[in-house]
Amino acid sequence: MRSIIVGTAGHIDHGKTALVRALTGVDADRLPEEKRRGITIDLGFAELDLDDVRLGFIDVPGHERFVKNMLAGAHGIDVVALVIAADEGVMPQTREHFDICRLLGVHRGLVVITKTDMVDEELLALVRAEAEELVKDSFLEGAPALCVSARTGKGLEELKAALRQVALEVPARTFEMVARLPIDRAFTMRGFGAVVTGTLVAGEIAEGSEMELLPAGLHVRVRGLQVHGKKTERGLAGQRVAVNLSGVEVSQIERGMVLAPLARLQPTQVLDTQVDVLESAPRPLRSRSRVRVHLGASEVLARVRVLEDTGEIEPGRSGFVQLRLESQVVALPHERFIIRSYSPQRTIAGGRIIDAHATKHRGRDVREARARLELLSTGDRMDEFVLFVEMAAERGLRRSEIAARTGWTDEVLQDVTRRSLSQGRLFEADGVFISRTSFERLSREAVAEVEAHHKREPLARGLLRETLREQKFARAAPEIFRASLAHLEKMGALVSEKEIVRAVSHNLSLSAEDTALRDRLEKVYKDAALEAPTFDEAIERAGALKRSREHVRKVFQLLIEAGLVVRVHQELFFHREPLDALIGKLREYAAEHEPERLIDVPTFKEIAGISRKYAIPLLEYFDRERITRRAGDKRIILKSP
Ligand SMILES: Nc1nc2c(ncn2[C@@H]2O[C@H](COP(=O)(O)OP(=O)(O)OP(=O)(O)O)[C@@H](O)[C@H]2O)c(=O)[nH]1
Ligand SMILES: [Mg+2]
Repeated sequence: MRSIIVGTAGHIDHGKTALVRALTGVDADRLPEEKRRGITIDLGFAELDLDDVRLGFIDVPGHERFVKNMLAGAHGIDVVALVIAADEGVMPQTREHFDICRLLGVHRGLVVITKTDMVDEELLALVRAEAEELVKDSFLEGAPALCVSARTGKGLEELKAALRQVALEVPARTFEMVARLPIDRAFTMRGFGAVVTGTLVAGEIAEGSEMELLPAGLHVRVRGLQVHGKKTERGLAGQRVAVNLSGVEVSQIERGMVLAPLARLQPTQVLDTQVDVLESAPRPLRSRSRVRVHLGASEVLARVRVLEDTGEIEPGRSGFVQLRLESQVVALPHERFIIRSYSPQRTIAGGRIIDAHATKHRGRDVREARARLELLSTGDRMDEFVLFVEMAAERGLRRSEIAARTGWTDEVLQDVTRRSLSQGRLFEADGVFISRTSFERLSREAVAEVEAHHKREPLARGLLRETLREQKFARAAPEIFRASLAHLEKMGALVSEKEIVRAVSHNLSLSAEDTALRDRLEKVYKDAALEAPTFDEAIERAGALKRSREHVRKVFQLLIEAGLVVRVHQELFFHREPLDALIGKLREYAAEHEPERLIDVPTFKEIAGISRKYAIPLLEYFDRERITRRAGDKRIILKSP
């Protein structure tokens, strides 16, 4: 059975609630104050089954002061029943509600002229003409207009038939977005706890699922579910649902919050949008003005930043606008919203979100931002995806960020990413997407940086990986850095060796003279064994006093990088071979002193045949290298791993 949401709309006292009651038998005015005052204050709900169609009615208040409540319900409707009382005709909120429906992108509906029992044919004809004039050039032009009386029941059967017909024409909701339930009501049910209601605008909600209430980020579980007052295991997009939640108190829930899958969507505060200003707006929409934004069931204050050169949008015109909200909301591209002036409160514009997680555009960026918004607003999903990734530039976008930014289901996400990747517009690094242009630029810059380093330091093996990351990939995700290095290695541009990155072409082309120097230095340390010379002594022994100390140091560094000489302490170096021999002796000693494997400093000095000056730094080095471990003033010789 199809579920269709029908919203009433129209001026106060025009018979909306009476009409819903005449159709469904339900009095949607449930608050005592509503009964006392005889007006609707907040949203009311009722259902009607018409053969194969289930209509869920949202009855809205007509009072000027309660338009904000009307808006909390109007966002989710499929069909509008624009109610006009025959004795009064079109009135201010008839127009305002109708404007709201147009701005929210409602596509179907009908006109219902009520209280026909109170007027004669002549007046009725006049009101009909007025209604026709009102809906001219809109989605309601040519829609059925029915004359009824809730009092006498006249015309109700025809209205039901027309409603069913219109409902059947409503296109089915798609299931390509994850679940979103903007909450319009929250209450406690004795014995059950918190219950929230709303129109499920996308996806489905299943009993038992873990979800969250945004923007607060409250983790909740779906204990139970009702659709149109009947218990069910799942609610589907387009249905009015009541959800019993555990893990939350009613006092924590506010109208306008959104129930969504756990850790899927992210709240936002800056929206890039396309806005249509009503022809009836009293003045242009200007930058810096403070407005009320009604999105889903929420109302938030916002500052306007018009992204057009004129800095304003005239009544009857449209343009790109950035909305900087004063509090967080859940928002997704393509969602519609309404803008009302701060004071006096009246509907002045409406729009469509283009980028729900926008950044602030400054001065010169505005033109560029506008060009992107133009592309985003006219493109398909793949364009949208690619543009979002391009906008993230070298930072790249994670799969989870794309999910939050689009609201797409996993299936859609997978399909869109697969197709974009196969077109070659993007590059994927371990779940992080980056545009090919950004990726290639980063990679080019990495090569240039490494080559510049080789030029500066011809005797160094290469650039430290971490230095390269800090210099060129500081803003990029770590995955992108890794992917870029891997890519460059595959291309044969760079080689990474442990902590060092070098150009493939960079081999240490030592001059014959330097090669000889390097070999002599190595021999000095090898011959000295554990009687390590100071560096200055080594220079002398290597016969290199004529070379600059700095140069000799660079050549010496090659021995360290090659692991032939080991730095044990600040300026204390040993050749690898005598060190290894000493480690061997220590382990032999340990084997003879099982199970304690203990050695004290004097014994160590004896085995090594060295003075105390070297013994302590050597032991500390062995501690660091996990050859030994300190135990009081002795050492335990550790087993070789
Ligand atoms: N004679 C007559 N009176 C009607 C008819 N429909 C509604 N009324 C009366 O008009 C008054 C207002 O009706 P409601 O249904 O409360 O009007 P509403 O549009 O819901 O008003 P708000 O919700 O406050 O905007 C009530 O006193 C109704 O009894 C009708 O078809 N004929
Ligand atoms: Mg009412």
